[in-house]
Amino acid sequence: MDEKKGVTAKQDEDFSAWYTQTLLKTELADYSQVSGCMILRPYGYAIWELIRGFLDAELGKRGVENCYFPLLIPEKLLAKEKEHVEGFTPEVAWVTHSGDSALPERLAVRPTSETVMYEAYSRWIRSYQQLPMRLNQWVNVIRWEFKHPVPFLRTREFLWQEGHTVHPTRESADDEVMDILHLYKRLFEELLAVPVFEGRKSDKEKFAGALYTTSVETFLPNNRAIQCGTSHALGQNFSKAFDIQFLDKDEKKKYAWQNSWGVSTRSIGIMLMMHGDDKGLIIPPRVAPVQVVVVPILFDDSKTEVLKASKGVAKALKKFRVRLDDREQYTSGWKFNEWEMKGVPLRIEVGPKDVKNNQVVLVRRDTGEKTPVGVKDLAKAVEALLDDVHSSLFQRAKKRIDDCVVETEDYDEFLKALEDRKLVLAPWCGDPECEDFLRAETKGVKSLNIPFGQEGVGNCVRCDRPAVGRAYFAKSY
Ligand code: 86X
Repeated sequence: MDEKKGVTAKQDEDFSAWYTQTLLKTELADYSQVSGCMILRPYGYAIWELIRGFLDAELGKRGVENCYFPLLIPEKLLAKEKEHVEGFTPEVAWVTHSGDSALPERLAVRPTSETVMYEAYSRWIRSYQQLPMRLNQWVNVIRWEFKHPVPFLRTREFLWQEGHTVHPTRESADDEVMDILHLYKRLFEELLAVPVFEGRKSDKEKFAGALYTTSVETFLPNNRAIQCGTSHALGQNFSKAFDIQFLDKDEKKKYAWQNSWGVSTRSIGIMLMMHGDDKGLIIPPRVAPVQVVVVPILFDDSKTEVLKASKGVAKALKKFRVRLDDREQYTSGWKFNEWEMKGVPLRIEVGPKDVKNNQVVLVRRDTGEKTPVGVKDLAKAVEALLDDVHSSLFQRAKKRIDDCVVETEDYDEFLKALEDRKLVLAPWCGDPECEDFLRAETKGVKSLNIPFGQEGVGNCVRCDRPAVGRAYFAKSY
C-alpha cells in the first residue's frame, strides 16, 4: 500500500513550512521551474472557479460585463500614465524579440490593464448614454517582484479579476467604489469565512493613480496582516491622461469619472492560512471543491450492501459537491486521513451497522464531531451542518483576530503592541511623512487602512496632530 505521509510540519513551530508542505501534499498547487510562478492543480483551480462563480453572478446583477484585453502592452502606451507607472517599472516584464530579431517596440506583459483598456475607452466613449460603462476581465498578470515568493500570496504571475468602470459623475463613481468594497467583504466573509475590515488606504499606501483607494484587509494566524482586495476611485486622473470625454445631457463635453477594483488568487492563500490546522487544510464549504466525501467501511462479508448503500447516499446528495471514495486499495482509515488533510468539510462514514440501522455517521472536519443521521433526513442534515461549519470557521477566525487587536492612544503601548505582533488600532493623522517615521521606528510596519466614520477621535498616536481617524497597523505581507 502507498505509504504517503500526512503533513509533518507544525503550524506553531514553522507556519510557512506547514503552509507549503500542505499545499504540495494536498495536490492543490505545485512549484514550477520559474521562481515565483506556480502551478494551480485541479483541486486548487476548482476553488478559483467557485470564487469566480460568485463574483460573476454578483457583478452580472450590477450590469458588469466580462471582456478580454490583450496581454501585451506597447511601451508607449504603458508610459502614457508615467506618474502611476514610475514606481513599478522594475517589476515590468518585457517581450523584446520574435525569434532572433528584436521587435521595433518592446511590449510589456500586463502588470495591470489600465493603459490598454483606457486607450480603447477613449475611442469608444462619446455620450452620457453609454455611461456608466462597466467592464471586467479574468486574466493573469505578471509583476516581477524580488521579495521571496509565497504561494498564492506573493507570486510573479497571478490570476485576478480587474474591473474598470466609467461614470458620468463623481457620485456615481463614489457609490460604486463602496458597493464593490462591500461585495468583496461579502466574498471573503460569506464564501471564504475570512473576517475582513473595510477602510480607506493612507495617502502613502493608496494606488498612485487613484484619488483614493479603499481596501478590505485581514490578519492571519501567523500574526501578519494582508490586503484582500482593493476598490479605487480613480477620479479624472486617467480620463485626462487618456482623453476619455463624453457629451453630457447639458451638451457639454466632460471628462469621465473612473474606478478600478480587483481581487486575485491571493484570496485562496488567505483562506487556506486562515483555517488550516496541523492535520492540513480546512476548506470552508462554499468554496470546497469536495463538500462531502462518502467513505464506505468495507469488510469482506458486507462489502456489497455497504457499497450499494454508499452509492445511494452519494446519489441522495447530488446537489452538493459530493465524492464517493470507493477505492479498494486503501483502508478507510487511510482515506479519513487523506480527506482530512485535503480539508473536505464533511465526511460521511457508511459501515455495516449503519446500513442495518438505516443511518450514516457525519464527521465535521473543523471539530471532529460525529453525528449519526438517519438516511431519510440526510440532505437536510448535510445542508445544516455545512452552514454550521461555515459559521464556526468564521467565528473562530473572528475571535482569533479580535483577540489580537490592541486599541491605544499611547505611543509606547503602540510600539510595544507592534513588537508583540498585534493588530493595532490607533488614532492617526494619515500624513505620509508620519507614516515614514512610523515605518522606520517599527522595522517596516505599515498602515493597513482607516475604517470609515471614525473622524474626530483625538490626536495622532505618534505626532499628536489632529487625527483623521483610527487606523489599523501591523506587520504585513
Ligand atoms: C496598481 C491598480 C488596480 C486594476 C487594482 O489594484 C485593481 C485592478 N488595477 C493596480 N498597480 C499598478 O498599477 C502597477 C503598474 C505597473 Cl506598470 C506594475 F508593474 C505593477 C503595478 N502594480 C500595481
